[in-house]
Amino acid sequence: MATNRTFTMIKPDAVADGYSGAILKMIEEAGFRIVAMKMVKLTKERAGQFYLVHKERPFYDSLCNYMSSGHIIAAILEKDNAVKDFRKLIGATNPAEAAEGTIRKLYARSLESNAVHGSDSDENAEIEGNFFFSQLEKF
Ligand code: FUP
Repeated sequence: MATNRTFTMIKPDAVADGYSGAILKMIEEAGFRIVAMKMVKLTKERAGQFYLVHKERPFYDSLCNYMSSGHIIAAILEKDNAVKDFRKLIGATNPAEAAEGTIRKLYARSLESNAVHGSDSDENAEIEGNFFFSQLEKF
């Protein structure tokens, strides 16, 4: 069954570059309700667990170093059609290919440092949200 929630992270590059507020504003103005949010710094091991699906990929080690290089903001977002609509709002993984006006086009530095994460399915949205938040932290 489709859910109406997705999971996002504002990644270390966007937090360090001072874009957190602008990105959260875009998210809210696009109709997403923030139902849980926290700022955290991942260890490399924890980042590795989050991206375990990419373990065999050549970029995995570098991605884990990057994702543990600074603070991130993790959040659960609610909206009808949340997963698909959020992927549209953030744009393509590679900011060079992202559509005009998308978060990655506006704020990402590079393919690796691409400003934000957005879940790619309802199932992963649930898994990823639970990676960062307990039931009590969500409303
Ligand atoms: P996305 O679903 O858009 O987050 O993209 P992926 O799950 O395919 O990749 C996860 C993260 O790995 C991306 F956000 C950036 C990084 N990545 C690279 O660094 N190099 C690549 O070639 C592909 C992805």
